[in-house]
Amino acid sequence: MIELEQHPERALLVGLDTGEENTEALLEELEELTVTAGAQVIAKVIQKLPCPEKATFIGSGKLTEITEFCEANDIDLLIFDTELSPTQQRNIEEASGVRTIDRTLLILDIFAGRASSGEGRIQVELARYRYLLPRLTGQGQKLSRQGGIGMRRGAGESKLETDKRHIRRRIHALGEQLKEIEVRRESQRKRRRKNGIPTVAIVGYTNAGKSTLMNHLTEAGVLVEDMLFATLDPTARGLKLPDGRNVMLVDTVGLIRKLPHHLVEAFHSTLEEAAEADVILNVCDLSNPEAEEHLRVTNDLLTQLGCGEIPVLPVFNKVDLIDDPMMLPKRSIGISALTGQGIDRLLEEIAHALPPTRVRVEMLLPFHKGEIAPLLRKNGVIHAEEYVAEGLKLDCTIDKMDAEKYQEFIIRNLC
Ligand SMILES: Nc1nc2c(ncn2[C@@H]2O[C@H](COP(=O)(O)OP(=O)(O)OP(=O)(O)O)[C@@H](O)[C@H]2O)c(=O)[nH]1
Ligand SMILES: [Mg+2]
Repeated sequence: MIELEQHPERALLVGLDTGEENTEALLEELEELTVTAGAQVIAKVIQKLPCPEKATFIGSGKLTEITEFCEANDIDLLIFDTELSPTQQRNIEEASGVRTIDRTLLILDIFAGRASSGEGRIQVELARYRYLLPRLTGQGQKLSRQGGIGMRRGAGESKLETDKRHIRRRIHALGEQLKEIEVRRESQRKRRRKNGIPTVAIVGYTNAGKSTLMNHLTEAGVLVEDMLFATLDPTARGLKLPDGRNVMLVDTVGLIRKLPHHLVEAFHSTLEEAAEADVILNVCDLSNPEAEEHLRVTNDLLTQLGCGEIPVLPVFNKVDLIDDPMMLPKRSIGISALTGQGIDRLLEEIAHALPPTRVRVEMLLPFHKGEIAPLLRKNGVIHAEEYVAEGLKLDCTIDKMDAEKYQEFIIRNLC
């Protein structure tokens, strides 16, 4: 048997500096994405231009330079940091003779490799097809002579047309499946709301440590890895806060600058977990020089999702990697999801940010109602208890719903 050795593709990264963004930081991130997708980065080029060229995105001189570099260095993949129009992509490919993709397709590719659940797969496939549909031009335009079972086309119909029709049909079918999932998710959320359990969503830039925090707090066992987009599907787990309140903690998909809008649309139901939360934790990696920018990207997306009213707590993670405590913005929450540093304070802040749903009361449980005490202890906090002649006297903080349920045993409201 002959084993074929697969070499990673040799990529050249291209960015355009229009003076509006930190192109170098963006290209560094593109490098990480490229490596995550399994290719090797040979070089990076940045061209300064006030705005992209309509036909080729970069200037013609630069394109010639890139073509020569590709030939001399066996480059087999060009990756542009900005989404290219279908025409630009085709023109660059024709001029350079090298397969050309953009940041959007790269991210879509990584997501496709990560999607393990049915839901994730549907969302990624939908986003990919929506991206690919307007880009299906060129080769297929020639009339194809090949027919055959399953490949039959109407007279004079090009392969391209059947491809496009197939993709449109697929997009429609995937959209329908996604709708069903959304309905299921909505009913789960409704159930949670009915049970009066508030939701706390963990959102933030990819690789910030969201799943590590989730695991630290709930032993959810979510996959944690030092790679981009480790998590695609939301995981929800119960968590008891120090004031005794039970909340549902939700881990979500990581975000990134220039997140393809097709992905935002396809992942809408996932992101809605955040949009409907009672409190949002915007987790960022304090050890990353771009931490503030990462917080901003997340905040922008939250605004886009209509989360304006929900309290957002910025959480600076990975403080264990920081030597200078001044790096942490004043009065902000600094934690290490790895060592547990700062977690107690985080939990207090979450409890503080949640709408009040609890009351402190004094109760007297007759001896024959003793079984209620463990229930109160489970859902609330017992500050003091004492056996008196009539039964068990409790000073406790409990859910308003429990207070209503056991109203007959309440002697007085404490606050
Ligand atoms: N030193 C240090 N590393 C951390 C901390 N929290 C997370 N990490 C590491 O950061 C990497 C990413 O962690 P994840 O929890 O997978 O990050 P995430 O935000 O869920 O990432 P995505 O799911 O890809 O969006 C892993 O290698 C973690 O071990 C921390 O507090 N300190
Ligand atoms: Mg994760």
